[in-house]
Amino acid sequence: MTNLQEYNEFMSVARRVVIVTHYKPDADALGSSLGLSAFLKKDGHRVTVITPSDYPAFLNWLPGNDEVVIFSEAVAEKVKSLVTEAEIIFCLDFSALSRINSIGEMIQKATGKKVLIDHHLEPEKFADFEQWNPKAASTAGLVYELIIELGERVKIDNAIADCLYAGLLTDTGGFRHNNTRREEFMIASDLVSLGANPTRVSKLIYDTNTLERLRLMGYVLSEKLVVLPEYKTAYMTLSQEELKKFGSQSGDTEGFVNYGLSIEGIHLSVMIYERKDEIKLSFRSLGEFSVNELARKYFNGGGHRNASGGSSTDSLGVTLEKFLSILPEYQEKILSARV
Ligand SMILES: [Mn+2]
Repeated sequence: MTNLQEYNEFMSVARRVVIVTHYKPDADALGSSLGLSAFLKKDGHRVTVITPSDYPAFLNWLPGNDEVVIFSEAVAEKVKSLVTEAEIIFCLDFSALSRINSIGEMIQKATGKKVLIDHHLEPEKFADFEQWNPKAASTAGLVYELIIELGERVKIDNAIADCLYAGLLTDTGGFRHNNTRREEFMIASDLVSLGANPTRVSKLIYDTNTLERLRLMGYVLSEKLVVLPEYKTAYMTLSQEELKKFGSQSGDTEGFVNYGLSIEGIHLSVMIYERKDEIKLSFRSLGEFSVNELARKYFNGGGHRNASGGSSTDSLGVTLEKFLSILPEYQEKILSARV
Protein backbone atom coordinates (compact mmCIF):
# COMPACT_ATOMS: atom_id res chain seq x y z
CA MET A 1 0.00 0.00 0.00
CA THR A 2 1.31 3.45 -0.86
CA ASN A 3 1.51 5.85 2.12
CA LEU A 4 1.02 2.92 4.49
CA GLN A 5 1.92 4.86 7.61
CA GLU A 6 -0.54 7.65 6.82
CA TYR A 7 -3.21 5.01 6.12
CA ASN A 8 -2.53 3.34 9.46
CA GLU A 9 -2.80 6.61 11.33
CA PHE A 10 -6.02 7.54 9.57
CA MET A 11 -7.60 4.16 10.30
CA SER A 12 -6.53 4.15 13.95
CA VAL A 13 -9.94 5.54 14.91
CA ALA A 14 -13.34 4.12 13.89
CA ARG A 15 -14.31 5.51 10.47
CA ARG A 16 -17.38 5.68 8.28
CA VAL A 17 -16.33 3.49 5.35
CA VAL A 18 -17.79 2.86 1.93
CA ILE A 19 -16.54 0.07 -0.32
CA VAL A 20 -17.52 0.30 -3.98
CA THR A 21 -16.83 -2.18 -6.72
CA HIS A 22 -17.55 -2.41 -10.43
CA TYR A 23 -20.74 -2.67 -12.46
CA LYS A 24 -22.09 -6.24 -12.65
CA PRO A 25 -19.71 -7.47 -9.95
CA ASP A 26 -18.15 -10.90 -10.30
CA ALA A 27 -16.82 -13.16 -7.54
CA ASP A 28 -13.55 -11.21 -7.28
CA ALA A 29 -15.30 -7.84 -7.07
CA LEU A 30 -17.82 -8.98 -4.48
CA GLY A 31 -15.56 -11.42 -2.62
CA SER A 32 -12.79 -8.85 -2.19
CA SER A 33 -15.32 -6.19 -1.10
CA LEU A 34 -17.08 -8.40 1.44
CA GLY A 35 -13.79 -9.83 2.73
CA LEU A 36 -12.39 -6.32 3.24
CA SER A 37 -15.67 -5.18 4.82
CA ALA A 38 -15.68 -8.00 7.38
CA PHE A 39 -12.02 -7.29 8.15
CA LEU A 40 -12.57 -3.54 8.69
CA LYS A 41 -15.62 -4.16 10.87
CA LYS A 42 -13.39 -6.04 13.31
CA ASP A 43 -11.69 -2.74 14.09
CA GLY A 44 -15.00 -1.01 14.77
CA HIS A 45 -15.33 0.77 11.44
CA ARG A 46 -18.85 1.25 10.10
CA VAL A 47 -18.73 -0.22 6.64
CA THR A 48 -21.19 -0.27 3.74
CA VAL A 49 -20.55 -2.20 0.53
CA ILE A 50 -22.19 -0.61 -2.51
CA THR A 51 -22.46 -2.25 -5.94
CA PRO A 52 -23.38 -0.14 -9.00
CA SER A 53 -25.73 -2.88 -10.22
CA ASP A 54 -27.15 -6.26 -9.31
CA TYR A 55 -25.12 -9.44 -9.65
CA PRO A 56 -25.66 -13.14 -10.31
CA ALA A 57 -27.60 -15.13 -7.71
CA PHE A 58 -24.78 -17.70 -7.47
CA LEU A 59 -22.83 -15.09 -5.46
CA ASN A 60 -25.55 -14.64 -2.84
CA TRP A 61 -23.92 -17.18 -0.50
CA LEU A 62 -20.92 -14.91 0.09
CA PRO A 63 -20.80 -13.97 3.78
CA GLY A 64 -22.11 -10.41 4.22
CA ASN A 65 -24.16 -10.46 1.00
CA ASP A 66 -27.34 -9.46 2.89
CA GLU A 67 -25.92 -6.07 3.76
CA VAL A 68 -24.84 -5.04 0.26
CA VAL A 69 -26.54 -1.89 -1.04
CA ILE A 70 -27.32 -2.42 -4.71
CA PHE A 71 -27.55 0.90 -6.54
CA SER A 72 -30.83 1.80 -8.26
CA GLU A 73 -32.76 5.03 -8.71
CA ALA A 74 -34.85 4.05 -5.67
CA VAL A 75 -31.82 4.15 -3.37
CA ALA A 76 -29.87 6.89 -5.19
CA GLU A 77 -30.32 9.41 -2.36
CA LYS A 78 -29.24 6.89 0.26
CA VAL A 79 -26.15 5.99 -1.77
CA LYS A 80 -25.36 9.65 -2.27
CA SER A 81 -25.42 10.37 1.45
CA LEU A 82 -23.35 7.26 2.23
CA VAL A 83 -20.69 8.32 -0.29
CA THR A 84 -20.78 11.98 0.74
CA GLU A 85 -20.54 11.21 4.44
CA ALA A 86 -17.90 8.49 4.13
CA GLU A 87 -14.56 9.37 5.66
CA ILE A 88 -12.83 6.84 3.46
CA ILE A 89 -13.95 5.19 0.22
CA PHE A 90 -12.40 1.97 -1.04
CA CYS A 91 -12.64 1.30 -4.78
CA LEU A 92 -12.12 -2.38 -5.48
CA ASP A 93 -11.50 -4.30 -8.69
CA PHE A 94 -11.94 -1.43 -11.15
CA SER A 95 -9.52 1.21 -12.33
CA ALA A 96 -11.60 4.18 -13.49
CA LEU A 97 -14.44 6.06 -11.79
CA SER A 98 -16.03 6.60 -15.19
CA ARG A 99 -16.79 2.87 -15.31
CA ILE A 100 -19.29 3.05 -12.46
CA ASN A 101 -21.54 5.74 -13.84
CA SER A 102 -23.28 8.05 -11.37
CA ILE A 103 -21.58 6.56 -8.28
CA GLY A 104 -18.27 7.47 -9.91
CA GLU A 105 -19.36 11.10 -10.11
CA MET A 106 -20.45 11.02 -6.45
CA ILE A 107 -17.05 9.61 -5.45
CA GLN A 108 -15.23 12.23 -7.51
CA LYS A 109 -17.02 14.98 -5.59
CA ALA A 110 -16.76 13.26 -2.21
CA THR A 111 -14.31 14.68 0.32
CA GLY A 112 -13.43 11.35 1.99
CA LYS A 113 -10.05 9.73 1.43
CA LYS A 114 -9.93 7.35 -1.49
CA VAL A 115 -8.27 3.96 -1.72
CA LEU A 116 -7.72 2.01 -4.92
CA ILE A 117 -7.26 -1.74 -4.59
CA ASP A 118 -7.05 -3.17 -8.07
CA HIS A 119 -5.17 -5.26 -10.61
CA HIS A 120 -6.40 -3.81 -13.92
CA LEU A 121 -4.05 -2.12 -16.37
CA GLU A 122 -3.64 1.66 -16.54
CA PRO A 123 -5.61 2.87 -13.51
CA GLU A 124 -6.92 6.42 -13.21
CA LYS A 125 -5.05 8.54 -10.65
CA PHE A 126 -7.70 9.49 -8.11
CA ALA A 127 -6.74 7.70 -4.90
CA ASP A 128 -4.86 8.82 -1.79
CA PHE A 129 -3.78 5.23 -1.13
CA GLU A 130 -3.16 2.51 -3.70
CA GLN A 131 -2.79 -1.23 -3.43
CA TRP A 132 -2.31 -1.78 -7.15
CA ASN A 133 -0.50 -4.55 -8.95
CA PRO A 134 -1.41 -5.58 -12.51
CA LYS A 135 0.54 -8.82 -12.04
CA ALA A 136 -1.74 -9.90 -9.19
CA ALA A 137 -4.35 -12.33 -10.49
CA SER A 138 -7.10 -11.01 -8.24
CA THR A 139 -8.17 -8.04 -6.18
CA ALA A 140 -9.02 -10.53 -3.42
CA GLY A 141 -5.32 -11.45 -3.34
CA LEU A 142 -4.42 -7.77 -2.99
CA VAL A 143 -6.81 -7.43 -0.04
CA TYR A 144 -5.08 -10.45 1.51
CA GLU A 145 -1.67 -8.83 0.92
CA LEU A 146 -2.86 -5.58 2.48
CA ILE A 147 -4.06 -7.41 5.60
CA ILE A 148 -0.67 -9.15 5.82
CA GLU A 149 1.13 -5.84 5.30
CA LEU A 150 -0.89 -4.39 8.17
CA GLY A 151 0.23 -7.30 10.35
CA GLU A 152 -3.38 -8.34 10.90
CA ARG A 153 -3.36 -11.90 9.52
CA VAL A 154 -4.85 -13.14 12.78
CA LYS A 155 -8.09 -11.27 11.95
CA ILE A 156 -8.78 -13.42 8.86
CA ASP A 157 -11.57 -15.81 9.89
CA ASN A 158 -13.44 -18.48 7.91
CA ALA A 159 -15.86 -16.01 6.36
CA ILE A 160 -13.14 -13.59 5.22
CA ALA A 161 -11.03 -16.50 3.95
CA ASP A 162 -13.96 -17.87 1.91
CA CYS A 163 -14.68 -14.43 0.41
CA LEU A 164 -11.07 -13.90 -0.62
CA TYR A 165 -10.63 -17.47 -1.83
CA ALA A 166 -13.70 -17.07 -4.07
CA GLY A 167 -12.13 -14.05 -5.81
CA LEU A 168 -8.78 -15.75 -6.18
CA LEU A 169 -10.34 -18.92 -7.55
CA THR A 170 -12.46 -17.24 -10.21
CA ASP A 171 -10.01 -14.60 -11.43
CA THR A 172 -7.44 -17.33 -12.08
CA GLY A 173 -10.11 -19.45 -13.80
CA GLY A 174 -9.59 -22.12 -11.16
CA PHE A 175 -5.80 -21.58 -11.05
CA ARG A 176 -5.51 -22.17 -14.79
CA HIS A 177 -5.08 -18.75 -16.44
CA ASN A 178 -1.60 -17.41 -17.14
CA ASN A 179 -2.00 -14.85 -14.35
CA THR A 180 -1.61 -17.73 -11.88
CA ARG A 181 1.77 -17.12 -10.31
CA ARG A 182 3.47 -18.85 -7.42
CA GLU A 183 1.97 -16.13 -5.19
CA GLU A 184 -1.61 -17.15 -6.04
CA PHE A 185 -0.95 -20.67 -4.73
CA MET A 186 0.76 -19.26 -1.64
CA ILE A 187 -2.22 -17.01 -0.90
CA ALA A 188 -4.68 -19.84 -1.57
CA SER A 189 -2.71 -22.13 0.71
CA ASP A 190 -2.71 -19.59 3.53
CA LEU A 191 -6.44 -18.85 3.07
CA VAL A 192 -7.17 -22.57 3.36
CA SER A 193 -5.12 -22.76 6.53
CA LEU A 194 -7.18 -19.80 7.82
CA GLY A 195 -10.45 -21.63 7.18
CA ALA A 196 -11.41 -21.24 3.51
CA ASN A 197 -13.22 -24.31 2.21
CA PRO A 198 -12.08 -24.97 -1.39
CA THR A 199 -14.54 -27.77 -2.06
CA ARG A 200 -17.54 -25.76 -0.91
CA VAL A 201 -16.48 -22.55 -2.66
CA SER A 202 -15.82 -24.41 -5.95
CA LYS A 203 -19.15 -26.18 -5.74
CA LEU A 204 -21.05 -22.96 -5.04
CA ILE A 205 -19.35 -21.07 -7.85
CA TYR A 206 -18.64 -23.56 -10.61
CA ASP A 207 -20.93 -26.49 -10.05
CA THR A 208 -24.19 -24.76 -9.32
CA ASN A 209 -26.28 -23.99 -12.40
CA THR A 210 -29.89 -23.19 -13.03
CA LEU A 211 -31.51 -25.41 -15.63
CA GLU A 212 -32.18 -22.24 -17.67
CA ARG A 213 -28.50 -21.36 -17.79
CA LEU A 214 -27.50 -24.85 -18.92
CA ARG A 215 -30.13 -24.77 -21.68
CA LEU A 216 -28.92 -21.32 -22.75
CA MET A 217 -25.34 -22.60 -22.86
CA GLY A 218 -26.42 -25.55 -24.97
CA TYR A 219 -28.17 -23.22 -27.39
CA VAL A 220 -25.20 -20.85 -27.64
CA LEU A 221 -22.70 -23.63 -28.26
CA SER A 222 -24.78 -25.47 -30.83
CA GLU A 223 -26.49 -22.58 -32.65
CA LYS A 224 -24.56 -19.38 -32.05
CA LEU A 225 -20.87 -20.23 -31.97
CA VAL A 226 -19.13 -19.16 -35.17
CA VAL A 227 -15.54 -20.02 -36.03
CA LEU A 228 -13.41 -17.99 -38.45
CA PRO A 229 -10.41 -20.25 -39.16
CA GLU A 230 -8.57 -17.59 -41.20
CA TYR A 231 -8.43 -15.43 -38.05
CA LYS A 232 -8.25 -18.28 -35.53
CA THR A 233 -11.21 -16.52 -33.96
CA ALA A 234 -14.51 -17.68 -32.46
CA TYR A 235 -17.48 -15.48 -31.67
CA MET A 236 -20.96 -15.80 -30.20
CA THR A 237 -23.80 -13.31 -30.05
CA LEU A 238 -26.95 -13.24 -27.94
CA SER A 239 -29.86 -10.82 -28.28
CA GLN A 240 -32.20 -9.71 -25.51
CA GLU A 241 -34.91 -11.73 -27.21
CA GLU A 242 -32.84 -14.91 -27.02
CA LEU A 243 -31.86 -14.25 -23.41
CA LYS A 244 -35.52 -13.73 -22.52
CA LYS A 245 -36.59 -16.85 -24.38
CA PHE A 246 -34.33 -18.92 -22.12
CA GLY A 247 -35.46 -17.08 -18.99
CA SER A 248 -31.87 -16.11 -18.30
CA GLN A 249 -30.78 -14.02 -15.34
CA SER A 250 -28.02 -11.56 -14.69
CA GLY A 251 -24.65 -13.26 -15.01
CA ASP A 252 -25.88 -16.31 -16.91
CA THR A 253 -23.55 -15.61 -19.85
CA GLU A 254 -20.52 -15.46 -17.53
CA GLY A 255 -17.83 -17.84 -18.75
CA PHE A 256 -19.39 -18.65 -22.13
CA VAL A 257 -16.56 -16.79 -23.89
CA ASN A 258 -14.06 -19.30 -22.49
CA TYR A 259 -15.63 -22.11 -24.49
CA GLY A 260 -14.74 -20.29 -27.70
CA LEU A 261 -11.11 -20.07 -26.65
CA SER A 262 -11.08 -23.73 -25.65
CA ILE A 263 -11.49 -24.81 -29.28
CA GLU A 264 -8.27 -26.26 -30.62
CA GLY A 265 -6.46 -23.72 -32.79
CA ILE A 266 -8.53 -20.74 -31.64
CA HIS A 267 -6.52 -17.77 -30.33
CA LEU A 268 -9.25 -15.16 -29.90
CA SER A 269 -12.78 -15.54 -28.58
CA VAL A 270 -15.50 -12.94 -28.15
CA MET A 271 -18.97 -13.08 -26.69
CA ILE A 272 -21.26 -10.21 -27.70
CA TYR A 273 -24.59 -9.85 -25.95
CA GLU A 274 -27.35 -7.35 -25.63
CA ARG A 275 -28.20 -5.74 -22.32
CA LYS A 276 -31.25 -3.55 -21.90
CA ASP A 277 -29.42 -0.34 -22.70
CA GLU A 278 -26.15 -1.36 -24.34
CA ILE A 279 -24.13 -4.09 -25.99
CA LYS A 280 -21.48 -5.84 -23.91
CA LEU A 281 -18.42 -7.59 -25.28
CA SER A 282 -16.26 -10.09 -23.48
CA PHE A 283 -12.86 -11.02 -24.96
CA ARG A 284 -10.39 -13.83 -24.30
CA SER A 285 -7.06 -14.35 -26.02
CA LEU A 286 -4.00 -16.54 -25.96
CA GLY A 287 -0.43 -15.58 -25.13
CA GLU A 288 0.99 -12.29 -26.31
CA PHE A 289 -2.11 -11.17 -28.19
CA SER A 290 -3.66 -8.41 -26.08
CA VAL A 291 -7.42 -8.04 -26.02
CA ASN A 292 -6.90 -5.20 -23.55
CA GLU A 293 -5.53 -3.06 -26.37
CA LEU A 294 -8.29 -4.02 -28.78
CA ALA A 295 -11.04 -3.42 -26.21
CA ARG A 296 -9.62 -0.02 -25.29
CA LYS A 297 -9.16 1.13 -28.85
CA TYR A 298 -12.50 0.06 -30.29
CA PHE A 299 -14.96 -0.84 -27.56
CA ASN A 300 -14.55 1.66 -24.74
CA GLY A 301 -13.23 -1.02 -22.42
CA GLY A 302 -10.12 -2.83 -21.26
CA GLY A 303 -9.04 -5.11 -18.42
CA HIS A 304 -6.24 -7.61 -18.69
CA ARG A 305 -4.06 -8.78 -21.58
CA ASN A 306 -5.91 -12.07 -22.09
CA ALA A 307 -9.30 -11.20 -20.59
CA SER A 308 -11.02 -7.90 -21.25
CA GLY A 309 -14.45 -6.41 -21.63
CA GLY A 310 -16.02 -3.63 -23.64
CA SER A 311 -19.32 -2.04 -24.54
CA SER A 312 -21.06 -0.39 -27.44
CA THR A 313 -24.12 1.77 -27.89
CA ASP A 314 -24.64 0.52 -31.47
CA SER A 315 -27.02 -2.32 -32.20
CA LEU A 316 -25.95 -5.93 -31.77
CA GLY A 317 -25.59 -6.35 -35.54
CA VAL A 318 -23.56 -3.16 -36.02
CA THR A 319 -21.31 -4.08 -33.09
CA LEU A 320 -20.62 -7.50 -34.60
CA GLU A 321 -19.86 -5.89 -37.98
CA LYS A 322 -17.44 -3.52 -36.29
CA PHE A 323 -15.70 -6.40 -34.55
CA LEU A 324 -15.40 -8.35 -37.81
CA SER A 325 -14.10 -5.28 -39.64
CA ILE A 326 -11.15 -4.82 -37.26
CA LEU A 327 -9.97 -8.43 -37.48
CA PRO A 328 -7.70 -7.84 -40.51
CA GLU A 329 -5.79 -5.21 -38.50
CA TYR A 330 -4.99 -7.82 -35.84
CA GLN A 331 -4.78 -10.91 -38.06
CA GLU A 332 -1.01 -11.32 -37.91
CA LYS A 333 -0.87 -10.89 -34.12
CA ILE A 334 -3.77 -13.27 -33.54
CA LEU A 335 -2.31 -15.98 -35.76
CA SER A 336 1.14 -15.79 -34.13
CA ALA A 337 -0.15 -15.91 -30.51
CA ARG A 338 1.25 -18.77 -28.46
CA VAL A 339 0.25 -20.14 -25.06
MN1 LIG B 1 -10.60 -8.96 -10.53
